[in-house]
Amino acid sequence: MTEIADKLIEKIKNKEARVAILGMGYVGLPLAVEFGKAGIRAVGIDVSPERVAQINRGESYIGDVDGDELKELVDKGLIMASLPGPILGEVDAISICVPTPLRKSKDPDISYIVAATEEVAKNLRSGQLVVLESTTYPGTTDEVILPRLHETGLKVGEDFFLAFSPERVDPGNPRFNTRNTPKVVGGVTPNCVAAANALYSHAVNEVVEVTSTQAAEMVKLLENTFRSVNIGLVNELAIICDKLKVNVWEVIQAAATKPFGFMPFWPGPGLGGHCIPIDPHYLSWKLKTLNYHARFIELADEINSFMPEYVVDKVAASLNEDKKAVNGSRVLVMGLAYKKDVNDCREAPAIDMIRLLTEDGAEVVFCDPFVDADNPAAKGTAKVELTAEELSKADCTVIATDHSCFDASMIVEHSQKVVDARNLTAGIDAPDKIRRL
Ligand code: SAJ
Repeated sequence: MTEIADKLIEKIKNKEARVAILGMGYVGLPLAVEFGKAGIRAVGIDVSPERVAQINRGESYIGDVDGDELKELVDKGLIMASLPGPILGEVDAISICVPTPLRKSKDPDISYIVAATEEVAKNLRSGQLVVLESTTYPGTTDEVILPRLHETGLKVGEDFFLAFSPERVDPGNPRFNTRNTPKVVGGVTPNCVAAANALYSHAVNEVVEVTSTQAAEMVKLLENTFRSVNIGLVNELAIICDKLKVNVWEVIQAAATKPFGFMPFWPGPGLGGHCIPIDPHYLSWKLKTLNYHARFIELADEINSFMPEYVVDKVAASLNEDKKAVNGSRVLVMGLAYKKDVNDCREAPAIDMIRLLTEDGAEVVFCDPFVDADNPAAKGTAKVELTAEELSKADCTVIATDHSCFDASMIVEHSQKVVDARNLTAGIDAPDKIRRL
């Protein structure tokens, strides 16, 4: 262990170290709070002056962060916020928690990582630890961040320390949070992973070391590719069971009674959110650069991306039973959010369904108590309230999100036709009215 590493780890262990967290979103702000609660001074860095001001006023804008708790930590001087700048040279550790979206071409967009790395490099000094948390393709830490930091003349593993640790935040999860979710860390050198382990040991209950940054980057992609592929499997199973006239929900529920070797996933109208539809593409893109075709990932994406169209085809078939065309019919889409009981509409399948129905000439309205009428995801589609009148006015009601507050019996009772993409109406026997996946 070099002397510089020893001193840094000592400073971290005795809580004299200060940590900066770049990116005050659903990952960064909860992480800052965990460090603050552990007595480690945390500086939240964000490019948004509004977010910086809100944090410094002790105001939380993240659902999982309690405002009173944040204010107490700010008042105690354990948490403060700042725009990017020289402060990055004053802290001992920097955790980068910035977005990693896809471009329109479905290629990775690591521009936020590159911009954050630039800010860090401008202020890098001997004795600092830098950790990337943003989900990205294997190799990003070693091939993108490390060369830029080496341009400062400082040497990794001796002067500064570099690691990757995937974020595992599940917004709104009542059971798992930053503190009780094990944290995987992989470093460029043994000193790097030792420093990262010492740091995160203050914020989480369990740190899991792997032998490289690539392994740590791969862990996160496996976790989310696992979900995407298994969701794609059950979505294809729904199509297969439909052709066999078998109830796919009954089949999966029964399979889930197997106490070992099985984990249920459920069919749906497609993949939404900012993780599952995105992360696997980071892996398949990287493999393409190595002339390898990641077939499972791309097949799962093909099936999952087809599901909105599959549901819309069921709407057309349902209207057809009443001798109606999609063109000119009024369709009520229940749920714009990408999954139950959240207000997040990113990549929501309902957006694609609304687009397809509108293109076919339907008059589409939506109902979602979690989503405001002016939410950009609505793209001008009118929001209506969940009333008997609105349900009966629609020629077909589509259940795209199974919010707990949706009353299935009431929806079926007052709807002319129902296409249920979430099995919300399970147990309701109305074969002339309900079509399910
Ligand atoms: N979905 C299905 N069938 C399923 C499960 C999900 O169609 O059986 C759909 C959902 O409706 C949604 C999309 O897939 O549209 C993604 O759902 P998700 O349950 O995977 O939830 P996310 O997007 O919030 O994923 C996050 C991820 N967390 C992180 O990346 C840190 C994921 O790794 C978690 O496993 C997931 O939360 C979780 O378990 O809640």
